[in-house]
Amino acid sequence: DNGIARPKGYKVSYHYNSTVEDMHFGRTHPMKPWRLTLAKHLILGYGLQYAMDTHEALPASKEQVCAFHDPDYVDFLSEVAPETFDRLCQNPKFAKAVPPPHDADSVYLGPYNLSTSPGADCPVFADMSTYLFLYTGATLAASHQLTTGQSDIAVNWSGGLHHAHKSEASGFCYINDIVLSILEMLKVWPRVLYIDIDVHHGDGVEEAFQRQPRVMTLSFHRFGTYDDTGHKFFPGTGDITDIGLRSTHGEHFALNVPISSGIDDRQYNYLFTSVVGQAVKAFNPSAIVLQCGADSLGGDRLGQFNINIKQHGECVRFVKSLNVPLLLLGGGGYTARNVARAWCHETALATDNELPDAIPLDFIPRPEAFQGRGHGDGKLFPAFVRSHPNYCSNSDLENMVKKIDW
Ligand code: ZLS
Ligand code: CA
Ligand code: ZN
Repeated sequence: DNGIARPKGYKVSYHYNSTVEDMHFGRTHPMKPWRLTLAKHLILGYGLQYAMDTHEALPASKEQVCAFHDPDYVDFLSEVAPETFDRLCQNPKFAKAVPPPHDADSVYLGPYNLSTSPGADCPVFADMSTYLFLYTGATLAASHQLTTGQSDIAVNWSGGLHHAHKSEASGFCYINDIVLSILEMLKVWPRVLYIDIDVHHGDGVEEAFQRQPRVMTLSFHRFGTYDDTGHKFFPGTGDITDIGLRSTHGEHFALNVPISSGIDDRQYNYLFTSVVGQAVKAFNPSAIVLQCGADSLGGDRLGQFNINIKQHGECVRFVKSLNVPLLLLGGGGYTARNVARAWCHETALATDNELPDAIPLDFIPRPEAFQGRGHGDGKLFPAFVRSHPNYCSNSDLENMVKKIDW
């Protein structure tokens, strides 16, 4: 007996497809889909599969993806592969997606911000179409479970790709599964709240809904410039003054919490509970989508926060306690073993289980991934070794909370 039980009085569904885990963006690319395999190993090792219904996802259809994305872009995504990219670029239908010739690092970009160069944020890689339509299919299946009342919480750690635009890939994201899921929810619910704890601004989701009052988007993110280079932290949007569009009744239905590097657990918890608390009180959402990007954890390869796994999880616990239908999605997360830990812990929280700190190393296929100094000593909640200098002052944070008041 592993002590894992089903939650009392509500249902959790878990949506996945193992094919997604085997995809490669490229050797040097920070996005590693195999972090999902590590997460799965922990989840199965602890026995959380007994606490929820597991669903293998089918790919989304082109038609489903067109509910938000431009049909030509969707055609391109469904046909693109490293071998077909150059031929597709010659097609006049796609040539209208005139690209800027190069990105900030002078990498050649094709239509829709896609590139076959391994130095690009959104590379074209083998079996990419399969990958895109599968993570989207998993998010749509998860939202279907919620909208039909079959689940109270639905989870897809392979989704949460918040930067994708209507007809452009951006920041490792190609299809915006989040926007598609919210559009489905709007068919049955009057108001949907979107919360984004990825270290990057949820720009694609905000942009999609900034013109209307039925979706409130709320992102917490690193904002500002790097000291050394003066470059903006990606994507550079999401200042506190960015609150949605007034002309079309969207004003005050976008919220942004821009944060300096090094924020700690206590400070993040203060920001999260105050701002989400206020937002929920003012907006009274019928359902919530929580993007749980794990690049906000300390020690992340791209992130610059000092949040521990427990605090990341507290955000999930807080949102869950609001007792409205909840979609939990993944997102960023570039130190794979910690992404796996966070999403395993959050799967446990979703199902009302408390996991022991000692990882059941005898029950997982690659125990070495979580063992040894620097790899977390076999613990689920290791203290982070490296930390960023904290540039967040308590008074700055208090002022920010006051400004975000209605
Ligand atoms: O939110 O900062 C940028 C844009 C650039 C710098 C990087 N080059 C490649 C393109 C131009 C200004 N992009 C960010 C995107 C971050 C996306 C986060 C996604 C999410 O977590 C949701 C899933 C960025 N940061 C770091 C990199 N790109 C990056 C680092 C290392 C590499 C390798 C592969 C590719 C080129 C070398 C790359 C990108
Ligand atoms: Ca965010
Ligand atoms: Zn991110």
